[in-house]
Parts: sequence; C-alpha cells; structure tokens
Amino acid sequence: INTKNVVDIKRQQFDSSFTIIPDIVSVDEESQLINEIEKSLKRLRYQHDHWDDAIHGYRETEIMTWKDQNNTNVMQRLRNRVFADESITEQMKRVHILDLCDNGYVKPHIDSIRFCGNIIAGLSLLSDSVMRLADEKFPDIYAVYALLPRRSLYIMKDSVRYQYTHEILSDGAPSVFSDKQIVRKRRVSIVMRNEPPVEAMK
Ligand code: AKG
Repeated sequence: INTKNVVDIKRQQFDSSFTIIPDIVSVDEESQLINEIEKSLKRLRYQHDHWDDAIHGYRETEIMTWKDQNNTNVMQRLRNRVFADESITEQMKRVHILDLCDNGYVKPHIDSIRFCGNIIAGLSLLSDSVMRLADEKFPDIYAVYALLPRRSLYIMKDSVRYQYTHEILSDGAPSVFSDKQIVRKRRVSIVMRNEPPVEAMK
C-alpha cells in the first residue's frame, strides 16, 4: 500500500461521511425560521470573554418544538433527510441553535461521544461560512476546508464525526476559495444530533 492509496482511502472515507446539500431551505423558509429563533435569543447576550471556551462571540439556545407550523414542517423535512437510514440511535428531539456574531468562531473540537451519537447535522442561516475539518491524528496532512453556503445543510457522520475535528472560521478564508470571496457575517446554525449509544454514556 503506497501513500497515494492511503490518501485515496482517506478521501473516500471522508466523502462518504461528510455531505453538504445546498439550498435545502428557501429564502422565505430561512426568514421564518430566523423569526422564531430571534424570539428565543432576544434576551441573551453574546459571550466573548471565556478564553478557554470552544466558541467565541456567540449566543446559544435550544428549541424543542416550533410554534410556527411551517417551521415544524421544514424541520421535519430536514430530519427525514439527516436521519434517513444510518442513525444508530434515536434522534434528539431538541435542536441546538448557535448564533455567531460577525467575528464569532468555533475552535477545532470533536463533539463528546458521551453527549452525541454518530450523526451531527447543521443548517447554516444568514451567512456563508467556512468549516475546517482536520484528522485528529494528522491535522496538517488531512484537512479539508468546506464552504458552507447560507441555507445549506451539512451532514457529518461516522468516521468524520469521530476522527476529524471541526471548526467554523471567523472569516471566510478567502485565499482558499480563490474564485469566490467569502465574507463571514452573523451566522445562525440549527444543529441536529442523535443520542449517544448507551455504552458511551457510562
Ligand atoms: C458544535 O456545536 O459542535 C459546532 O461545532 C457547531 C457547528 C455549527 O454551527 O454548524
């Protein structure tokens, strides 16, 4: 087995465990979701000053049930897509809402296996952004910059979810996407996960 084969295998593994679906919600659906999200965020302040936090310049909340029926329908459509077949456990009923201000960012991390199963999926609203994924053991060799367009959904599962750190960059890393200038503005994500397997919770 030579180096090229290893790279090809890593690439195949990556591609089968990380997907981005552009335009998964319409412009109207985006504003309806944001409307309802703003209501549950409005009393919260952006957190900036915890130097050891994984996330900087953010507010967060959780939503269990949506008041607007259109939002319920949109979220059900996304859930059907995300948890179609390879969900090893129940999907979580609540979603995690993360609001990053224009210079907010998420540092590289792997979601704890005690709190989350094999699938993490995020809907990106209000701004394009760049997610960097890096193999935990060889972060300088196997790293991918993924453009997450506004109104797209990413699905991260299995080997990518467990073996790659992910982060959301504070700017659009324009040098990486030379044909398109990515300007990171305020970005709101709706993150869906499934439950951890019972043995991981111990
Ligand atoms: C996390 O909650 O673990 C994230 O990294 C959030 C990613 C996102 O906002 O899409």
